[in-house]
Amino acid sequence: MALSNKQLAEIFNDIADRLEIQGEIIFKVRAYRTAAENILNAARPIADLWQAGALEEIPGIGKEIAAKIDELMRTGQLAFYERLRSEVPDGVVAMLRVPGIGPKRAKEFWDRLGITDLEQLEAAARAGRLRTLPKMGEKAEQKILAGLESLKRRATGRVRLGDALPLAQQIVERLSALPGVQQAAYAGSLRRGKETIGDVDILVATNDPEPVMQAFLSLPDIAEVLAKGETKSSIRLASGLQVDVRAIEPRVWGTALQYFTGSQLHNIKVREIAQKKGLSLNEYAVTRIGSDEVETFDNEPALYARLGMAYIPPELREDRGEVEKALELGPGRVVMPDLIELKDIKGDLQMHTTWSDGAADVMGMARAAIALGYEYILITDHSAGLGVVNGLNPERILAQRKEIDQVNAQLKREGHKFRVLQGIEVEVRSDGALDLPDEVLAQLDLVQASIHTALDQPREKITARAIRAMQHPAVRILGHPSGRLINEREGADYDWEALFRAALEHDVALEINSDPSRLDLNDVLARRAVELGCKLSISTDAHAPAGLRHMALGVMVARRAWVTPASVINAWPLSKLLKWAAR
Ligand code: DGT
Ligand code: CA
Ligand code: CA
Ligand code: ZN
Repeated sequence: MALSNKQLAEIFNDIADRLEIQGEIIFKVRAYRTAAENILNAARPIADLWQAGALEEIPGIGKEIAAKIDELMRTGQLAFYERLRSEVPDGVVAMLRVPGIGPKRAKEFWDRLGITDLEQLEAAARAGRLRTLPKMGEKAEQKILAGLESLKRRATGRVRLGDALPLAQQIVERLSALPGVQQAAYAGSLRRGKETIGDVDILVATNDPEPVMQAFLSLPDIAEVLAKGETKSSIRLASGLQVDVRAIEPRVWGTALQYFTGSQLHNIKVREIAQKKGLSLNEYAVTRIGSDEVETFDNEPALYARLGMAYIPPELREDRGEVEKALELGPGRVVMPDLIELKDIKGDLQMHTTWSDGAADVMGMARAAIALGYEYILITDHSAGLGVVNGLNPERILAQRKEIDQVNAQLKREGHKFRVLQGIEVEVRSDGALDLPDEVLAQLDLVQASIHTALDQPREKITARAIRAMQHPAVRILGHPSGRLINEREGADYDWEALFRAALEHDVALEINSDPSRLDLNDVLARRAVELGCKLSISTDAHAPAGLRHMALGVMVARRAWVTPASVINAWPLSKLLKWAAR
């Protein structure tokens, strides 16, 4: 059987991986790696050399490895390799691809925790089980989770909004601070708040591009420079994210920002409108067709106005009716002027504390929320039915109430106008029944129901299940409705129309969960829900104080869904929220 050089090299590298996990001496491991490398780099097919009996001409191939190649070529198999494959599970070898995991660690996870694939590894990291091993802490666990995420991202090629945004913000901040730079901003899908980002497009307004390119190419964490030019450069960061930077003249800022924000479909529509007016539009200017009369725009609203359109917020630019609306309203106006903003949010309605799987206590979360300027928070620890976490039973719910009362009393003494509400993230069982007795649920300020298990039930079954949960008189919010995890798993296959109509009928708010891996409901579903008259809650599902900052992501999703504060229950003042909660 004629194996290619590449196939042979893969086999020998795999042998080296498995031997290394088994703790084989490094000299032996290295011999296989060297052989693999030299096979890959060989100018001639190894199969030809084998036929000519000249395998040992390749550097790094001695008697032992030559015999193995011979066995592979003759039989298509290698007994030694087959044995290794049965000894070391594939999933343990796969762990070596996770940044931060070497052969020793992989073996330790396998031996001591019984982990044999990446899914189990992720679950163990999330559950805090890895840190039970020597020299492993919470930080190392977080690093492994980040490594797993970057592996998945490499598979889809798209980065989650929540991962790209802070990186882009840092770069923009750095470039903005350079002398000669008048403005810098990220454009593209990131500015539109799309849930995943192909690459980050940064624009810099300056008359002196050289120092900008220089600063950009000397950013820390660059893995690779993809392109390098006088006004445009591209890099790949160590995290895998690709970033393009373009330097443009300040006087064309408006046209460039509009062009590079996209979306492409939006831009096509806008160009058609320009053409109907006898104008041609590109990233630099508006030109009267058939003349050399050129107009430049240093801001976007002026450009939209020139085309007879109202200004369109970036999150709406997806060709989903915003262009028609902008024409209807005309210049000087804004499409959806009351589109929700982060500052409209008055409280956060989903978070976990040390009562279940959170990292901070009630007071810790309250103080973090006060620092964000909120008026209230709802504590929603898990109910006991969700086996993996330290869920609440009726007695612990009573005990938690006492602590929340004490926290509220303390904050009042300190003069804060702030309320901690007691809620729960109650588990919806596979038949739609809730995980806690009715009388316990009735005592809580606001009950959120969530589905975490059996998300793959058939459409009719899971739709009926969610509807049954919403029919419960205590339930006021349906948490992360689809259950999808971005880049990881699809959500439940609901009859969404039926689900939304039931939410409307029973006056249950649907959550936009702002966790970077969820963003659930998504933009399209949330828009349909609101169109039908449903209410939303935008929450972070924070498991630590830092998680409260993810609210900005949920708000971006809501803006893409054309949502105004009126339909968002946590944009309401506390009194209105409590009145609604009590029906
Ligand atoms: P992404 O990066 O895949 O998440 O999506 P975008 O929207 O950021 O797309 P990208 O990075 O390819 O380009 C940024 C924007 O630049 C895009 O939204 C519209 C504009 N643009 C880029 N190339 C073209 C093009 O060939 N035609 C048109 N009409 N617009 C383009
Ligand atoms: Ca992009
Ligand atoms: Ca791009
Ligand atoms: Zn949940």
